[in-house]
Amino acid sequence: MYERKGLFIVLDGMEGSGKTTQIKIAEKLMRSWGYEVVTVREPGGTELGEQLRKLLLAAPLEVRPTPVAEMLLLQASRSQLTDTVIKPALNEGYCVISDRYTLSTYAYQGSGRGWSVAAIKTFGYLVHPITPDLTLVFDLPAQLSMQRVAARGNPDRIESEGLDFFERVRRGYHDYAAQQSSRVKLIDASKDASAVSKAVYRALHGFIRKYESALE
Ligand code: T5A
Repeated sequence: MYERKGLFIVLDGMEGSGKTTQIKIAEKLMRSWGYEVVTVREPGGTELGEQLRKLLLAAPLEVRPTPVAEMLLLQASRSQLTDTVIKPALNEGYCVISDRYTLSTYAYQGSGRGWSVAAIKTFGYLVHPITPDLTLVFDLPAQLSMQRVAARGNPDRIESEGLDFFERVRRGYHDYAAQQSSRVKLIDASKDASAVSKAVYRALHGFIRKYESALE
């Protein structure tokens, strides 16, 4: 049976917005405040999920999924991660920090590719995703996001999309953050890494203070 005891925190946002860099900071902060932490990523985070990730992100034309196949592969990866890692860890009281989760699907497949929210929910119906306690969305202009990815080289299939696509993705993140303002916070990721880390500290610290005082 699933009994949620731990906290579920998600870092989400644009390509190259620094999530991988900042997730390590978030993990250290949570540990310093006495939480035991499990970090995961999407797509991936399990043996099966990592295989699906390769299929999803590989650039060669011969393995390119159709939009429906893309959605199903993402949902399959999420199902495996949610049921075999996230739920058991939350059950045992761990704080789970995930690099991307359902909000990525709303932004990329919803706003980016044009799937409706209803369609995404239908696809995700059997997955039973968990609502995060807090999502930090790393926000930066699509142009800057593309520049960072280009500077790194070897873009994957999704990173190779055009500016229009990433502008729609960014609008999707903004819309969702506005609708869910109590649980979703935007972080300005266009600043340098230390300024972004400070913003992560402020967001997490504020959230933990409220959470712990509600427990007293
Ligand atoms: N996807 C995923 C969907 O389409 N739907 C879904 O439902 C899900 C779950 C995942 C892809 O899958 C898609 C979205 C993605 O396209 P990924 O490789 O995990 O693929 O993609 P990202 O999560 O975007 O990972 P990235 O590595 O591209 O970006 P990060 O993790 O946000 O950024 P990071 O820390 O690796 O930094 C990127 C570069 O920028 C520099 C770093 O040094 C690095 O070179 N950088 C900064 N430069 C200047 N200032 C800063 N503040 C910087 N922070 C980092």
